[in-house]
Amino acid sequence: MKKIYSLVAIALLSATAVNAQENLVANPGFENWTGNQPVSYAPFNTYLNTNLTQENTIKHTGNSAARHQSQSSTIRLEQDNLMTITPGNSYTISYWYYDNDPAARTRIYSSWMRAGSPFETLTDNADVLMANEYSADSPQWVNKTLTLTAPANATHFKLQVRTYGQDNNSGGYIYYDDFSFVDNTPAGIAQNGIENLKLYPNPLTGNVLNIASAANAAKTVAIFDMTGKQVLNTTTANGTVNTGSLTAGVYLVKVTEEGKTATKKLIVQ
Ligand SMILES: [Ca+2]
Repeated sequence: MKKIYSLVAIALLSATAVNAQENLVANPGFENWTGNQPVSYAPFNTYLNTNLTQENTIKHTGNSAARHQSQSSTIRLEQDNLMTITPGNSYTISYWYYDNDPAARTRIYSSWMRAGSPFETLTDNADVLMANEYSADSPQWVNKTLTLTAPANATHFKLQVRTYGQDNNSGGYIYYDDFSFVDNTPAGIAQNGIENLKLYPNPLTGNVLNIASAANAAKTVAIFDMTGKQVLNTTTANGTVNTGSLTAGVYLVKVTEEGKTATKKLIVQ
């Protein structure tokens, strides 16, 4: 069965202002529970957000962690709502797990998503987000951290971990705590030192990028790819830039006008 993410949830997420450095995960430390269900992690089917218990002894921080019991089938832990992202921004995914049980093991199984009916699971970064690497038994908490750039066609992120039986055993326990998903992009990068600076269309289709500003004076335009390599450097008096040499992707456009400089993100489709 596929999980269908509701349009109401999307609307709520979209209306929520997202500040840089804010943890976007709900109930990230598994502190809030209703019975044996963490708040914001409703059971969806036999495999999703089931087999959970509030754990007060084996925990990473705070008062509790989530204890997830393995069964013969894979079971999954995922918050109810997808997190809204900005393409091209850098995000850090982090969580802690504790596996000291030969009857259970865990791995990350997360993905960038694209809004639609149904939502599309993107394969970008699947080599690390769905890495075929399982936990090893150890009597200590282990941190998993990934820092990734949100792909150009993504709209959301799904943070999911999976608990498996190990070596044909089940009924073991994995403990989870302190989930985190943070936008690393400095707030300043989207800020604008040039009054009313606008890039359009953005996302860009076609080969002409328009750059408008309050002054509408001559501009120097430098465009960088996400590795920081400069891929275009030109000047424009009328506000148009030929972008025919750019391939699809996410870029940063640095505009200088009358001694002021501003950088904006551009998505080329
Ligand atoms: Ca184990």
